[in-house]
Amino acid sequence: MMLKKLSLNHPWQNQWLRRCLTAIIGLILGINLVCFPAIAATPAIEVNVSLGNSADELKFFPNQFEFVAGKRYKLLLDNPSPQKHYFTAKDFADASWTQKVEAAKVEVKGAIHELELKPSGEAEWVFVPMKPGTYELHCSIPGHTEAGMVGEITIKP
Ligand SMILES: [Cu+2]
Repeated sequence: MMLKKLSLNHPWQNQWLRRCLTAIIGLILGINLVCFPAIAATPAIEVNVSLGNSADELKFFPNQFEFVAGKRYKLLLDNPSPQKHYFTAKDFADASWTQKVEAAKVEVKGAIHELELKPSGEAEWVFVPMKPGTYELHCSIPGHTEAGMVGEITIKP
């Protein structure tokens, strides 16, 4: 409507505006395709993991994960144990695209290698696994890896 009104008064301006708008829209669509793949809009597959348990066993529950490259996941982490734990999976994180991490109402964007969860802490990690392979997971609190607080994450092609 705005453009039509303008065109009555200034036909040359309307054409210029149209070209300008087309260019801007094209640019925005182009940037979107490159930076925000369509995958970012699809619903994430939710996966739960507990760091330890109420009996204070030094384990991840579960300790085996299988993801498919290119799908979007939301890993819901919690710590039902009486002590602090880490979800440390550096190589897996490097092989994935992290969309965001949310913990204690704070949203973090960028490279994530490790998540710290205090007792009764919770966090959400939204990511898209990219590079197929098998990656290790451990808790980096001294003694916990040795006690068996380890896991394996597989990215399937
Ligand atoms: Cu631990």
